[in-house]
Amino acid sequence: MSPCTKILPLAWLIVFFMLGTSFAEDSLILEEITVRGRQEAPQQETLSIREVRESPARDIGEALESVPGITSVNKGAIANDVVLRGLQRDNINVFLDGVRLHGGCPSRMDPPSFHFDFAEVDSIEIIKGPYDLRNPGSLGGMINAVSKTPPLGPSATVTGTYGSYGLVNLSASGSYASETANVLAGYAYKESDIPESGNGKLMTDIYPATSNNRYKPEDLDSKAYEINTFWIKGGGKVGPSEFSLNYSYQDAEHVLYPYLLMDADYDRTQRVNFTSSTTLPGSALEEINFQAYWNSVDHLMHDKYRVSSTPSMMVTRDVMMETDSTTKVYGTKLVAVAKLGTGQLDTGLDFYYHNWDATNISAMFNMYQPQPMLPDVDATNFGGFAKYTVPLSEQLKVIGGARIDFTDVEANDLSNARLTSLYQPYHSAPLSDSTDFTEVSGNLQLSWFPTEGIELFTGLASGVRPPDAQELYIGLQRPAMSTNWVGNPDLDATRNNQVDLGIKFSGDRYYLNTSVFYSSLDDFIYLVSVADPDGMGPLAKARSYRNIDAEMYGGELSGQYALPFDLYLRTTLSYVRGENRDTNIPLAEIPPLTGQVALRYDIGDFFIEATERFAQKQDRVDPGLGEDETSGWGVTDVKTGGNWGKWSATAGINNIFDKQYFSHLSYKRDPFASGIKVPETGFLAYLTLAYRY
Ligand SMILES: [Cu+2]
Repeated sequence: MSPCTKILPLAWLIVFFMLGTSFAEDSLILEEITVRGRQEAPQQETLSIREVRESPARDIGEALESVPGITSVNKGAIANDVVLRGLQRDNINVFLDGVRLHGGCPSRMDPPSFHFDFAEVDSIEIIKGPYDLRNPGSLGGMINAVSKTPPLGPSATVTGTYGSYGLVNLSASGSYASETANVLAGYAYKESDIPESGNGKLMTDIYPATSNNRYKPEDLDSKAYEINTFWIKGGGKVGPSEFSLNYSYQDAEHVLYPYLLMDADYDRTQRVNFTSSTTLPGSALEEINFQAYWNSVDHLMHDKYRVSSTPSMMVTRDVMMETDSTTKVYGTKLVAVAKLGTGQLDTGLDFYYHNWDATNISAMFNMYQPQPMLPDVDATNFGGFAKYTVPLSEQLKVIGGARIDFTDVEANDLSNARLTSLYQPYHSAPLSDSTDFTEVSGNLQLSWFPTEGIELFTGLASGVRPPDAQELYIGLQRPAMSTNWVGNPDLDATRNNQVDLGIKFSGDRYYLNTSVFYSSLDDFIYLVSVADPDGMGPLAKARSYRNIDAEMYGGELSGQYALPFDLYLRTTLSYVRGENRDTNIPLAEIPPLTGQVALRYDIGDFFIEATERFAQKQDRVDPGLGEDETSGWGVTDVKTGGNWGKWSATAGINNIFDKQYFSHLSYKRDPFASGIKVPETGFLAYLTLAYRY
């Protein structure tokens, strides 16, 4: 290439930038920078709807991976399970509109975030650390997706994404709102074939030819998932009160999980949520909010698509193993907001009930005799909280509060005989089929604004969560020589004593946020390998849970900067280190140092962006659980898009260099997973078209 041909495109590019600059509208990015810089505290994060719209993410769990401090456990093409600062499962709360929802699957095929669609969601707010007092159990933090509110008048949105490996995301929603009433309805459809990883092989094609867990040839390249979601929401205003009622139905079919030993036949989810808010201006009691919700999930998984289900002397049905599970949650919450002195007092009472029931059948054990894997477990929680926010001066704000919870857990379908024969041999204390917990949590937060554009945050918190139904009562006797899965009915609640420190610098065109934390986890509920109690069977060794003392510490760095020439830079960096203090061995499943750097040219109606995502190698692993090291990686994504009136389009390529890489959390130890590492998706091109009226 001659120097002239090199310079010419560059010159055109500069002219193009200058033209762009002169016609530029106010960019959404500047607004985002202002919101993140000025309106969020250092321990808060948000995922903007712009970021969601531009991404080809298959679900909310995947989209959240771009938020500092968040990673995920990936078990297949979809249904990523959110991990916040190294804490996962019931150590964190993931809600839609404050509604508690528990998945049906004992192997977390369907984590809470899997059950609501992007198209329902307007924004996602994240509290890092045990600073959420409004809900029980936010030990490691809280993630709340907020659903859309219909704008005044008629409105409609239709979006469609098509991408590599038959990726399809379609959604349509319409609403109408007047000053006194509103209605909204939507529908979303998602499907995909099995993605290929960077080595050109299907994500399902990861097992050695000798493995019983490998997919049958005819299922190796079947659909990865097919999901239909429908929702409807209506509301109105009567006097000083606002009401809203929401119903949603989701049907997920044929979802493959190469990470696990089984795949989902279906997950069928129903959700109902009612909220009301009454404002009483002029009185000391400013606002009263009430919420009532109900949801249920039916889940069926089996090994029909795996070689393990091949007919044999033992396997006389079309499955070798199958688990049928249901979960149900309902709850209410009443919150009052009042003026008290110079501050604001929030007080509330809440209640929820969670039932979880799973039955497993297995050819290798008792010829398909059903086993109560989750023995119809009821968990009931009553709680109350008070939180006081007071500005001590223009520069200093204090928030303090406490919460008390009473939780009762009962396994209805766990006979004394089964408790004695399957559970007791692995535990020293006498065991019971019911337990309860009374726990107090609280925090004190201090925000200091020494000068315009600088905010310092420090927090001291003690959060708590009781063990869940699975940790207490899961029971699965597996064929001779295999590892049994046995809960620990004697578990104590986990307490997280945490200290946080954050500083945020912000201006009109940038923000930079740094936060660090230290967590002392008392009675942290940890998966352990337990020896065969008598060393001679019929009982085998088991995986169970124990309370251990652990610590975690780390932090995040994030920033967004508006540079000259309509260029924008966004960077994030997250790190967490976990240690088992009982053994001085690293905790399992802790994400390595991860980050992103994105450079974007944006003139409002047109953008182009390149992002580098990276993770360091993770060599801090727990060998006692068979955990392996994972190599570091870096992948590049590019995207471009624009708006034309009511239309918008985004086109992009994720992993443009088709790298073969693994997320450290895409691998878990046997037997809760197959023990094989599942690679991430290779080169993925996509195009999204949207029409908004
Ligand atoms: Cu499942």
